[in-house]
Amino acid sequence: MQRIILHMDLDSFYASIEEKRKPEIAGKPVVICVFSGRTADSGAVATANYKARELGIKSGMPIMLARKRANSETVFLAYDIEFYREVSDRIMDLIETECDILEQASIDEAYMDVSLKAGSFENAARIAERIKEIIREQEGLTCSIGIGPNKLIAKMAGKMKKPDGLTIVREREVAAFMEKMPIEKIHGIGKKTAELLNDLDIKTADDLAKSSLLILEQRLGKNKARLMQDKARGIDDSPVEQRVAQQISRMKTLAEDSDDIETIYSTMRAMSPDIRKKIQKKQATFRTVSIITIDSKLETQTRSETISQTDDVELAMAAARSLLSKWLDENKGRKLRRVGIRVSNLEYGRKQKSLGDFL
Ligand code: DGT
Ligand code: CA
Repeated sequence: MQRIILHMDLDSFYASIEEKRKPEIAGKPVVICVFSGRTADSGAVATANYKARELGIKSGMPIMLARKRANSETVFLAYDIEFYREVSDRIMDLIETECDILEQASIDEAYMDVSLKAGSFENAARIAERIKEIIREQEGLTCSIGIGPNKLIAKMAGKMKKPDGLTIVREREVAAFMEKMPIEKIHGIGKKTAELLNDLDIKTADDLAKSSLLILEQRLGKNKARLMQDKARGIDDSPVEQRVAQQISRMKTLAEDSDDIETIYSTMRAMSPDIRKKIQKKQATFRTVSIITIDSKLETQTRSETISQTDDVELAMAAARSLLSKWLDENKGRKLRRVGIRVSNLEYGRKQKSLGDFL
């Protein structure tokens, strides 16, 4: 059976989420910053939307430099990782049902094996269109998708057209697709290896594919030499592997900002059936319970407590309530806008007795 793999990568992920939740900034250059807090502008850029990229602002750049390149319209925002994780979780849940196996590769990208479900590249393209539509309709975000006979080609195909792209590379097109590819653009060839290969006058995938294995082995070691040459030929047998979730979480905005424990706790409670459902579906147990608090000034804090491994959401709720009570005691005068609950340190397939078993 031919393998058909999709790679999905959300476009300017953090920035697009912020544009979606703050409609007033749509259309402007947006820069998402991780402020280190030392001085007002110290820290780095996490990502920038495409408008800001046109100004030369990009991931990893010092905020100070981004400010220099910005125009008067540019919006700088502090990053809100809890919120981005929540959106990411929802999207992964949405697209999981569209494929045979989903492997989440980072917060905003996933490999999907659709060999069985699609059966042909034409059908895979239809699945890709549907995935784009679902993400657009449900979350208001765009993504770019690559389709190929393996993970390597799918990932590289997805990079060809961004944002909102769809690129298909069939088995018979792999050789032409790879031929002129500069080696630094081959996924999995790092900067150092690329420099080393450049020293050997190897500039393109084709150069690498045709170069002497013996010489490559001398410079890179046996295993790596072979692996690099496989990549240059577009060969990749690695399977799409379902990764089990490390955590389950839910967030909710309060009807109005509040510092009243009963009001806040009832909002937390409203999330418990959802968490219970996910735990049951995954047959997981957890050991750590966290609450995420976002106050009216949008400051986020996370507090955690470790309990014994369980699948009982009532125990999580009890821990969450005591964490919340402590937060309120220590933050008098501050009100909460959003709250979240998270269970983590998950284990699978080793079901522990729940509280109910003892009653
Ligand atoms: P894209 O995929 O080119 O349209 O743009 P992004 O922003 O989605 O970039 P990507 O896919 O490389 O990374 C996904 C998210 O990861 C991105 O929205 C922000 C975060 N990220 C990427 N690079 C950095 C970095 O250097 N520092 C930090 N803190 N976060 C980063
Ligand atoms: Ca991305």
